[in-house]
Amino acid sequence: HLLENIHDHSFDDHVRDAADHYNPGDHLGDYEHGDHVQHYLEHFNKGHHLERDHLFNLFDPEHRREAVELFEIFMDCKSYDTFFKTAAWAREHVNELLFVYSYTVALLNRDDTQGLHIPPMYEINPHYFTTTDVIQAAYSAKMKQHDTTIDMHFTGTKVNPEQWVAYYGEDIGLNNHHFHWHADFPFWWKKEYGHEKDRKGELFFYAHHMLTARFEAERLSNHLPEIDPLHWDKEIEQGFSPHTTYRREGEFPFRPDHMHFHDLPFVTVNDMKNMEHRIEAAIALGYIVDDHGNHISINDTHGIEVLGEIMESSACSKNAHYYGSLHNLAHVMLSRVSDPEGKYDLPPGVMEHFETATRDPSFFRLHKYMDNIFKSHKDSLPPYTHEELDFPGVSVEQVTVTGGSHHDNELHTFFEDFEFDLNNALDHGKGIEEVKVHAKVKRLNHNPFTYNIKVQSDKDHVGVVRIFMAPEYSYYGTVFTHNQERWLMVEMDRFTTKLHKGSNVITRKSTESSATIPDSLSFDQLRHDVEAGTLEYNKYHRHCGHPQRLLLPKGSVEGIKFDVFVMVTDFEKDKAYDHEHHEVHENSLSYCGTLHEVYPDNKPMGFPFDRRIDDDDVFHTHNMHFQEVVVKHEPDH
Ligand SMILES: [Cu+2]
Repeated sequence: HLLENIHDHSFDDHVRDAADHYNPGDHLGDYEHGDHVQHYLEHFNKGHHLERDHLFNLFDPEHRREAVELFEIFMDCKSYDTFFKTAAWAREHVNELLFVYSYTVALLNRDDTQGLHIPPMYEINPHYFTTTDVIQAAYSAKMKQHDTTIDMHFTGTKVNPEQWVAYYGEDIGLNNHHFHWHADFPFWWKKEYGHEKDRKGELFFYAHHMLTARFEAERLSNHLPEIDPLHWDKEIEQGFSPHTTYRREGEFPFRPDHMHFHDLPFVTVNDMKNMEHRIEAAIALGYIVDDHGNHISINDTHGIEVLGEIMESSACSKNAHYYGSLHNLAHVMLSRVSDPEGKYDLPPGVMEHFETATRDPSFFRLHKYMDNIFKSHKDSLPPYTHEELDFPGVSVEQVTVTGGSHHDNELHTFFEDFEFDLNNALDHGKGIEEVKVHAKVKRLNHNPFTYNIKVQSDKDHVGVVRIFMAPEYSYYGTVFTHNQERWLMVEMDRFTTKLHKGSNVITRKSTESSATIPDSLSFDQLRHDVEAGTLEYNKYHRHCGHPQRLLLPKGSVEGIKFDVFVMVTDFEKDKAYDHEHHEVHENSLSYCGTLHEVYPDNKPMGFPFDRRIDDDDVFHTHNMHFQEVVVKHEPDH
């Protein structure tokens, strides 16, 4: 209820009651750090806080400070009851978007709220997911008091080739995933919050590497060349017109084609280049210099963790004073490029909100730039040896992908219609009747399919099955070498399985993927399921995860050829700590790691494709198999 009608005061009696009669200042003993609460309230009572009905921007240091303080208070609540009352108080008193952010991150991270269902962000704050024309039509429907469903289209026209792949960057589920990734792994996260986020720096690299590789597959599906990385000295070739609007501050800024980066009042283009050079130098030297001048080696498997933290940068970064904050500031540089000095009082661009960032095609260019830096680190490490790759006694004999169409190894994609609720974007008042207003969008989807994997084993083992997929041919029609293809590999699934002595057939459904999650339950479904008592509870339910629908790239009507790669490795060697293989909650392990537990797999993320492949003969071991599949797109019918 706290997340409904966020722009208005709550109509829920529970919430109103708590908000009216509860003041955190009267209950300081109910918080781990009562003095923090007191400090927060003093600040608040002086009016030094972000007012309601304004935009909230996590990249603004003042906004962030306030959001983190509120989050810390939520985490400090000794009981669930205190948490609820504090949240109700905040829901009614602080900026609603700041509240949504702090409250969501607290829900995801408090021990007593694990497994709770959070409605999708596109229903909590529809403005960030919905084009302006649809929002206008929704207001109009509310004024005229009739139920309506409004068609929403991807931005731009066919004259802009980037528009051909807008269905990916503007996919509301993808936007929701990106928001939730950053909510599960906030860059401002501190160890003091009680949970260490295992391999967070590496996951920052990997989750964004996967987004980049996924986008490459969409580009190839639409006969577009690969992503051209941004650079500080080069022009930002493509503009972007977001066609989305803030509630109060007007349209998200438009960026014309061929803009150059500009200095901002608080960071210059030269600062960005310095950060890049210092990081590149660290990679070339194989070590970073920490805050005390000590050398910390990054010349090994764990280097990526240190590098990921530094590049984002996060509260765990070493020597942030020196290495700066390349990724976060790059988002701001791109966001502010249309009004660098603030002359025109333009609000922040889409790049400054995780909900909206992927809408801009330059998001992927920016991340390709980041990804290339990570790649230069990975390429500085030696290729895997035959022994590191092999699983002696185990061989993958055959892989067949079935169920995607009437033919084996042929998969089909299509666009489907999907409706979501715009009610939260609208104004509400006592005595004004509710109307049902929905937006209807197209979403990419595919027929579910099954992997059938034939494995020969010399004895009983537990295996880790790693499945990837990458395009076989480049934009120019040339066949990718394994070394080129590896960086385009998208992780499809990773799971453990028992192998018996002799012949085994492993079957695995695409819907079980450890990379993806199903749709979050909408407000309507949640309300319905709660009333009917059918809401499923799973302590390990995650909100972060690539949408299941987007597991496959679109392909083309004629068909695009991909390699499906399957590798089976030894669980006994791969487990990061002592546990039984079935104890792990895979959910969305691949791109979203684990929320609070130790990451169960000790192999580097992306293994075995994170390292160079210099010699195909060394790379090819019996426990891996490449299978060609064709992805065909069924045009609208
Ligand atoms: Cu991101």
